Amino acid sequence: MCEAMCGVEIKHDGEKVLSIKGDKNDPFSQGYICPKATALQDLHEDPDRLRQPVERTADGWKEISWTDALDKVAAGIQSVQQKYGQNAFGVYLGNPNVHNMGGMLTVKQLLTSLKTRSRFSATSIDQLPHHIVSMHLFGHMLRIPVPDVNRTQYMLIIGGNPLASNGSIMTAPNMRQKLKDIKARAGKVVVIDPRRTETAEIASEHHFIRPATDVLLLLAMLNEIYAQGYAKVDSRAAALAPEIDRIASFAKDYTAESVASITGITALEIKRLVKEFCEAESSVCYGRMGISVQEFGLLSQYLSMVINIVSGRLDEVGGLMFPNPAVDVVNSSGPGYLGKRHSRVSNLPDFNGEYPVVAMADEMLVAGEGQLKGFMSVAGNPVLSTPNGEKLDEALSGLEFMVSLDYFVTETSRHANIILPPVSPLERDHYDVTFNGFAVHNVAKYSPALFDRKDNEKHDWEIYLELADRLDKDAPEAIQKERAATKAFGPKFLLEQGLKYGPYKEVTLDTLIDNPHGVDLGPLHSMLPEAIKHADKQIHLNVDFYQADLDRVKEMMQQYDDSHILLIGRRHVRSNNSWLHNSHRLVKGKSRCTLMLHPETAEQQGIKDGQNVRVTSRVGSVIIAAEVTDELMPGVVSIPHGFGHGRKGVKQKIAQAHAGVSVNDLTDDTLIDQLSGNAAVNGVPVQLEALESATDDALATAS
Ligand SMILES: Nc1nc2c(c(=O)[nH]1)N[C@H]1C(S)=C(S)[C@@H](COP(=O)(O)OP(=O)(O)OC[C@H]3O[C@@H](n4cnc5c(=O)[nH]c(N)nc54)[C@H](O)[C@@H]3O)O[C@H]1N2
Ligand SMILES: Nc1nc2c(c(=O)[nH]1)N[C@H]1C(S)=C(S)[C@@H](COP(=O)(O)OP(=O)(O)OC[C@H]3O[C@@H](n4cnc5c(=O)[nH]c(N)nc54)[C@H](O)[C@@H]3O)O[C@H]1N2
Ligand SMILES: [Mo]
Repeated sequence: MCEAMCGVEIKHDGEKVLSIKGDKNDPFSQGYICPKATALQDLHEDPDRLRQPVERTADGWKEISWTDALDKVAAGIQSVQQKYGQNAFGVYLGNPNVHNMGGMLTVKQLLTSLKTRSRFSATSIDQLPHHIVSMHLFGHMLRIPVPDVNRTQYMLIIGGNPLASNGSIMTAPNMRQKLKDIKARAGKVVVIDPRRTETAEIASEHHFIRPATDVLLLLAMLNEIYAQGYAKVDSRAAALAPEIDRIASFAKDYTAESVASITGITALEIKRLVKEFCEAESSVCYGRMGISVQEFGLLSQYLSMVINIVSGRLDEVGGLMFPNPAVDVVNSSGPGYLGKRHSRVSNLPDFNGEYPVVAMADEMLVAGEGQLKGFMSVAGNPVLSTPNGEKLDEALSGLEFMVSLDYFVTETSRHANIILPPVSPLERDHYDVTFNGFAVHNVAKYSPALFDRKDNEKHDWEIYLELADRLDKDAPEAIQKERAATKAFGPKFLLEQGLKYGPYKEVTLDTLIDNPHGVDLGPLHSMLPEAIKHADKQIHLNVDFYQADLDRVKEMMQQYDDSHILLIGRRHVRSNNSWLHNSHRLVKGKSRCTLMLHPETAEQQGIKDGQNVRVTSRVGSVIIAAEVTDELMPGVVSIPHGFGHGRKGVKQKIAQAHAGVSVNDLTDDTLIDQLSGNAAVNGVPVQLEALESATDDALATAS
């Protein structure tokens, strides 16, 4: 369920889980786990978890048989498509899909059988900029280099909080230890974040930054690298980039002095950051959610990559390096493309056949040819996870037919006509097809299911294939054959193929079965130029494309109004997006769904600690208890996402008792990174209003 891929050791007596601990013999995680691992038991045993398909009726949810459910779902999809056209049925893939081996290996079959272009996923409220940068520069959207944290001497973290998130696009268990190790070997960890996070607390240095102004900091840093004479345009990676000479002038208008007042970081500090970054024996610039999911997400990720390249840090030990996973999905998937089509209503570019999630509600609400009338949500909860969730909530309620693949009746799946629940995570085999590709050390590990699935249960992949059978009876022979073989042998068979075509001949499924703790494949190593998928084996900097976005930056700088209070998000180590709040041990204690704000800001607004505050944005408002803390930069407020379980019809008792409010009832579906179509949930302008009574925050509800 998490990117860090920690090995777990589960003691059990029959189907009773006795304990869940970190696997000390796992060569990668070496015994480390976080609280989320123990939630595996809670999830498995949760009485609210659906074990059988349910259908929404006038008298509430009714259990139905799998055959009935799958027949009805196929009929519902076909009916919408016959009446309104194939693209009138939409599909959204949520985050847990990428953590699910069977799902990952077979989702292509489901998508092919749905025959719709109306596809969406959590990618466009997350890591989309990483994919686009890698597609442009290295020729494949999944060829993403990661920080060599185990060996770096200087790690610059911009908008990431690995101590809460356990690392992202950087699969690295126990980041606390890894960051401490950097400091212990006389290295440095520097965090740039509008909040003094758990990560910032243990870093060598932390700088507040005004939300969504990172692009200015990064431009100034790039400028300074040249101004101070640190650019290494003849380094190995830079020498592979024919356009590298154009980078010298890319940021020439952005001096450290010119960006200081807007970003909140002084020119002197920016210059020192650059000097120390470039003079360190090794260093890496790493930017994550904080810079991806804001108005300049793509340009910011591009600049972060370019900084690593011109400072000679790409593909070098202790810098930004390419993993070499045993199953390399880069070899079995297309490189990606941007903007082949545009969304009907908001005219936003698709990426790799998916439209941005911010376009989804409009596609359902705005009448006309191509309007979505039916919808499938697969392992997702977009009502809580995407901007302007309230609008999507309304849009879903107007559909003709909807189906959810989910464990629970959630804020999203409550709108479905039928919910198809897969097996629990303890009942399926696992090999991490996705996150081994982002691991900071090369490893491979296969974990067979702990418990057999029951006769009346189905895996996600079984649901996909059975739907595909019903929807796509006339599929081409090759597809039918793969479907039949997968059904007969399970997704393990596809994993075996993946290993066979991977880079390690010695790593077969049998090797992995013989080594249940995992196989150590060694530290990251130099991969250039082979890692590049462009036919010419060169790095394509695509300068024109990115330079054009500087007009938008200029405009932002000219119009910058620092009087706005800006909203950002936050994660907590005991949450996982919207879906671990039904585990008592993960939600117990003080409510975490609070509005954090600095004492100065609180005073200006007349807000006291614990007091209820109405927070209002362009799209909506919520009432939430204030948590006054100097962790936040003045003028910035923070609310975690994934809460808001108080909506009518949700069936997760513990989560409902810790409902909180949804920050995505405030985030704005028109606030986006225009270059990529990615959502911008960080840096949302809001107004605050202190409410009279300081009521118990459990009472706080979306207004
Ligand atoms: N404001 C704000 N919004 C955000 C973010 C933020 O930082 N701030 N973060 C964004 C990010 S990074 C992401 S990835 C998205 C996540 O957005 P989503 O993927 O839409 O939401 P999740 O909360 O992960 O919901 C996952 C759902 O899948 C179900 N589920 C879990 N495992 C499985 C499984 O194996 N099979 C099936 N079929 N179902 C399963 C769960 O019960 C849950 O209902 O949220 C985004 N939204
Ligand atoms: N426990 C737990 N672990 C998780 C998840 C979870 O929900 N809970 N979600 C998983 C998922 S789906 C993902 S994608 C990863 C995300 O992994 P991370 O990116 O590490 O997660 P965040 O905690 O969202 O970190 C983003 C940081 O950016 C900061 N920030 C906000 N706005 C700005 C800005 O404008 N500029 C800068 N510089 N910083 C800013 C925030 O204060 C925050 O500290 O975590 C994964 N791991
Ligand atoms: Mo994510």
